[in-house]
Amino acid sequence: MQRRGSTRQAQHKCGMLHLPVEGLPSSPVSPKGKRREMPVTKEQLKKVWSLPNKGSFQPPAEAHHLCPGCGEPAAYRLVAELMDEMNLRERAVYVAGIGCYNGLGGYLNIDQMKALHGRAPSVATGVKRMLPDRFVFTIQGDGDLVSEGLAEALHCAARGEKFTTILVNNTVNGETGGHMTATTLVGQKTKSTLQGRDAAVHGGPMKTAELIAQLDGAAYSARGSVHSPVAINRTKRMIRRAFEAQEQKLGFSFVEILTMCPTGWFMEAWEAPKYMEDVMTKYFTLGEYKVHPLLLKSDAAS
Ligand SMILES: Cc1ncc(C[n+]2csc(CCOP(=O)(O)OP(=O)(O)O)c2C)c(N)n1
Ligand code: SF4
Ligand SMILES: [Mg+2]
Repeated sequence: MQRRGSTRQAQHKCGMLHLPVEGLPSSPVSPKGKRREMPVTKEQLKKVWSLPNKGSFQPPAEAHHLCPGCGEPAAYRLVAELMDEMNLRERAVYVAGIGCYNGLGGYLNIDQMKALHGRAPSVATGVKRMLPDRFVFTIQGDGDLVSEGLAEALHCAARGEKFTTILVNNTVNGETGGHMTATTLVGQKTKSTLQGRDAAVHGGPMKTAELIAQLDGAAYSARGSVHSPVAINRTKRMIRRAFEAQEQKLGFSFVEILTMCPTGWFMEAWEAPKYMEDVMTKYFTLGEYKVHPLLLKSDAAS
């Protein structure tokens, strides 16, 4: 399997070359023109991603094949860890959206199917209604869920469909080259907004966790991130609550996870967590937006 590098010159999984764009910093040369080396070695990545090679999460012995510094594998790993910790694996059905994260499905040792771009919530509705005892969840990107399929997720939340949706929001259509999505920040440079997203032309970014929280059928809605160990632990608690909401048949449950996309953000792998902390989380505030009262009760009892 071919691995990609952190530079725009590297070949992307979808086959396209991420070439330097005029006016944007060209990796691995910093904006000041000073050459830097990647501090994360292949050996270190291998050590992180070859564990735990058991249960629901079975990455290859090599490091995962997405770009170095991508946040999506961390989000996947949290889901997989909870599959094991909550003993859900044998009953789980994962409905995948379309995006870079798609390739990670092969590391999940659970039943799974792929939906058309943006349509995973409708497919998950069908699965859960036909097989109500199965544990059903979708993982979708912002291009998939927010740009193309927002209506699907909102209607599922309004209907109170009893499955869980995980949104991995990196503010770009990563897989198809890093063009703007409905969550791209105002001023953010993407492959289709080289001067930065202009609110007067493109409107502003959509806050999905807040939108879902407004709907009566939603039992749980929250936004986490994977840019630091603290954020990862907090996000894991959010996903656990969302999964509990489904297990208790309380309604639709949703967790938006902010994930780093250094390639789409035109930066090095190690710069992306700081950008997330300094810029992204200032607009996309982390936290819980709706918690069904019965989830609080079960927390108090445990
Ligand atoms: C109906 C449809 N429209 C567009 C595409 C092309 N497409 C495939 S992946 C993708 C981008 C996905 O972006 P996102 O969901 O944010 O995931 P990421 O790659 O960023 O993880 C697009 C536009 C498609 N496959 N199907
Ligand atoms: S989401 Fe971004 S960083 Fe992750 S694999 Fe896709 S292009 Fe690379
Ligand atoms: Mg995306």
